[in-house]
Amino acid sequence: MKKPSLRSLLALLGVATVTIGLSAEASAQATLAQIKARGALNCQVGPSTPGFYSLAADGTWSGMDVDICRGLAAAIFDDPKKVQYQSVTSAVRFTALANGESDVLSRTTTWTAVRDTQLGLEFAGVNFYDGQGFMVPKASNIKSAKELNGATVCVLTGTTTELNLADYFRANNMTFKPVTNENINVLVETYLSGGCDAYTNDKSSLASRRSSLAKPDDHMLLPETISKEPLGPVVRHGDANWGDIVRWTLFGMIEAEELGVTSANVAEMTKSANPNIRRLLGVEGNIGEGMGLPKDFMVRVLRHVGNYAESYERSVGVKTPVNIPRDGSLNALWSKGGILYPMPFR
Ligand SMILES: N[C@@H](CCC(=O)N[C@@H](CS)C(=O)NCC(=O)O)C(=O)O
Repeated sequence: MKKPSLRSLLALLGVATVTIGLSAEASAQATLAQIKARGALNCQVGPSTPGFYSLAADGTWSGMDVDICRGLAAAIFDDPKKVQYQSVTSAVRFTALANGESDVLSRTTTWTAVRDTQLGLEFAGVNFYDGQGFMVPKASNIKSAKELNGATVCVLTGTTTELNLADYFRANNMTFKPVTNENINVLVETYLSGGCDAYTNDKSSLASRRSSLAKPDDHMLLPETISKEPLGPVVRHGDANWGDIVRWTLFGMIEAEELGVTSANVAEMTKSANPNIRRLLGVEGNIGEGMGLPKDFMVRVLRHVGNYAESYERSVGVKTPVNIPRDGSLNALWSKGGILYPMPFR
């Protein structure tokens, strides 16, 4: 993962680098302009993870992470469909973003120090607070991760999952044998055919996968959560304006929930006297314009995509097959016992 620093590269390359540096900077500054010229946002998701990003037979993508792509397209084009989706494996996701194939990556990706500081990338926020767990066949009678000493564990390569797994077993003086693959579908098939004793991933991903198995009730999640996995959208370094747009679209969806603004009442809410609502919807102030968006960019986002709660409930909420309860979880609003705390729109 380590790469030479920009400084050392510049020193090596001498004079020529000044031009390279400037042109890289200039093109980096233009993400929003490039998206507008292209007529669509390039949004990176992954192989289907129902509730977060999944592709229906009619070719449409849906899920919480997809809603960030749709929200950005709504903010920019007033049309949530103006997105070209790219689906690559977890192992190559950062390269596909860094080399410019994607404008934003929105796919259950954990914000870590190394990723944020050593890959030329920037996390724009957190849209789902998660943690790593284990799924086992019920018939195995395993009730706790502490009973996994000596087990074979299926794990996806190029993930934080792989690193946490090793840490957890070492910390608990246990051994394990990893069964790795870069392809999540192959890995789950390996697990289902008995190729490993347990399958590990983020708990949201386990819930998502379990819900789409032929016999979900034959499998269970163990109670332990072995890591912190704050998941959120990522952009490239070098274009702070684009990073701001992603960050404030996400904050805006959470803020709208806090203020009671929904896809159904957003038009009515533009007449509200509440100054917070007026600023969020661009009736007062110039937050959208300051980022190169229309004043009412959040009206567009909310009308087409809805607020955070609407996105959560239709994607992974208790009425969906993924069924991840929000009440009492980290993903509740800060005012309801969770840690979702959007920065103020002012
Ligand atoms: N949050 C972890 C795990 C991410 C992860 O592996 N996500 C899964 C689904 S939740 C995925 O993208 N799978 C698709 C694939 O790479 O094949 C990370 O950022 O490393």
